[in-house]
Amino acid sequence: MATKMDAARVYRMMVRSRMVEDAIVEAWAEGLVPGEYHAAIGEEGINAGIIAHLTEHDTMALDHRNTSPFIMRGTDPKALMLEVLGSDEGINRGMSGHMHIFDKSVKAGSDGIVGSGGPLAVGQAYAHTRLHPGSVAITFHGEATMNQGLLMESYNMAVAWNLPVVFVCKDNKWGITTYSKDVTGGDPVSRAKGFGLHVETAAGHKVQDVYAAAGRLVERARAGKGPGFLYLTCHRPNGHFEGDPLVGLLRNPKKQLSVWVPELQGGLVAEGGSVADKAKAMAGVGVRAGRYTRDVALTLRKDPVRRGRSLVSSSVATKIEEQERAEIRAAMDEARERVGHRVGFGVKGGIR
Ligand SMILES: Cc1ncc(C[n+]2csc(CCOP(=O)(O)OP(=O)(O)O)c2C)c(N)n1
Ligand SMILES: [Mg+2]
Repeated sequence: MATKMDAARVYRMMVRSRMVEDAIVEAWAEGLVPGEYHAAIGEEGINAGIIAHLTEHDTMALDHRNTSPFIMRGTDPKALMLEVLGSDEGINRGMSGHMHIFDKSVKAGSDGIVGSGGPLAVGQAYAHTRLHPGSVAITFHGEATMNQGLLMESYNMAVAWNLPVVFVCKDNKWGITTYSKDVTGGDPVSRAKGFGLHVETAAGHKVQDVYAAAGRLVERARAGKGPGFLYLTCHRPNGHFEGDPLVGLLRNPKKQLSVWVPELQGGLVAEGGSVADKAKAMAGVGVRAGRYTRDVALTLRKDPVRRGRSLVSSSVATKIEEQERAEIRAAMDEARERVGHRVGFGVKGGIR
């Protein structure tokens, strides 16, 4: 039996996730976060709509956009922030970077190797059949990751062994700077069906639709009726990672091109063709990316947190926002303070 979505709980999950990620994005821009940061801003409807179904023994195998699902499942924001800042007081003693966080307390791990969540979740699901029947494993991956062989092997094994796993495909249309349709045969849904996975689809920015679709798949998997594939669209305004040069190109084309042209002249792209041709080609990719990332109206329309606000009364929404803001701000300030002088090995203003 499908359960009714607790809108206030789900809205709180989304707000909390957004606030933690906003704080990390801010720290990254100040040069405090070593390496890249891949935000899941824009994916909150997906994460909350699924995670709201999870119970005690359920597990998650996460990808490089893991902060949001960790936070929604209950990971301590301060411990996570300390980890992202590279502190030895972080959740994995500062050894995991932001992409390889593991939190035993919420039974979830993440990995930056795209597609590797597939075999991890299949293993978790197999363990559930032995240790905790009725539990499910969830794994999240992007649409471009569907071109990774190990993920296809995972779909196959999950169906062949009838395992309680749900594969979640978040389609933002892009794999870094490659438009996924340019490099993908067929489409994700038909491909998943070809493996015999039970498929549900929804618009990822509508958390209530994600919740309903996820509920059907989770319920089937818990009942031993086999694995599922949840296909969800999403819009990520921050692009691939913080400092994404394509987003930069749209926001400040002159500045971005002034970076690219010397790089092109320095031979940082493949041999052949003139610098002008290459710059034009890169700008072309940027323009296409811009249609997707820069359109303010689209960003507002597809913002799951903004939309989710209308699912609760405005007084409830305000209360949730105030409570979360106070807690997250305190956690983030404390994390920064603890790390103190030891931070600063990131690159101020990003890679550019
Ligand atoms: C095996 C492997 N190949 C390449 C990469 C580099 N890489 C990191 S993210 C990414 C694109 C993933 O695109 P998608 O699956 O659509 O996820 P999104 O980043 O859009 O969320 C790639 C190619 C990697 N991390 N692992
Ligand atoms: Mg993608």
